[in-house]
Amino acid sequence: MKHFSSSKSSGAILLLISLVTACTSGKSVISPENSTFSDERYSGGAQIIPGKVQLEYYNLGGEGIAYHESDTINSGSGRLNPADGSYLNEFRIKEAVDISYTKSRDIDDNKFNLVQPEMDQLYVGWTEPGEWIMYTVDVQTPGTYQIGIMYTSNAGGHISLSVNGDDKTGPMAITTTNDPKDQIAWRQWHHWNYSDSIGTVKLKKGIQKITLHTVSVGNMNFDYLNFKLVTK
Ligand SMILES: [Ca+2]
Ligand SMILES: [Ca+2]
Ligand SMILES: [Ca+2]
Repeated sequence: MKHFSSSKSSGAILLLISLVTACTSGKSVISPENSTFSDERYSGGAQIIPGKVQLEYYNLGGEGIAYHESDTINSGSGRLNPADGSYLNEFRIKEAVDISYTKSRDIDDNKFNLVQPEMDQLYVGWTEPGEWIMYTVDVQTPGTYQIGIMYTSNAGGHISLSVNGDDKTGPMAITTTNDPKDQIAWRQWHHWNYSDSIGTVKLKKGIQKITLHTVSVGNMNFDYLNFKLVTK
């Protein structure tokens, strides 16, 4: 996995802006790849473990630094969800990670959900094998964590987590949420489930980087990961 491939100039500029912003706001910046996203609704900084890591708040830095995408467009913001000036439809619209949000009117609140999601929740979608996304996290208690995930999966698949660049979980199976009883084909991408234990990971204390890899199949939507401490 390459974290420092030749970055595009737009990525470099974003990174520079985020570094300057972070420095002037007094946040500690350990390295460019730790630069975290923030906006008018999200204060930024490392996401705290134990707890939820919202997957739309991946790091700044662009392709090859904060994520790897199979294309250069955001298939959600500005495409599925047309640019209309709203926060949800234009969230990270210029970045290649594909982001949408849960919607009512029998889209994400359908009867085929295993767990009903909250509405207007941003999630990463259009996932493909080989894609990855990086998060700066602050682990407050070292130990072994149970990994939970709020997701949909059209056809099953596997994900893995690396910590500071090293694979720490191996492929973890994601159970399909496909339900043949749903006759609406596109809605097979919108059957939500929460799995409270897809695997475990041992984490040291402090600021570090967690990378979520889509290992096989793809066609999964990821809302958040949840890290629950099980042994110190
Ligand atoms: Ca994309
Ligand atoms: Ca994608
Ligand atoms: Ca989310």
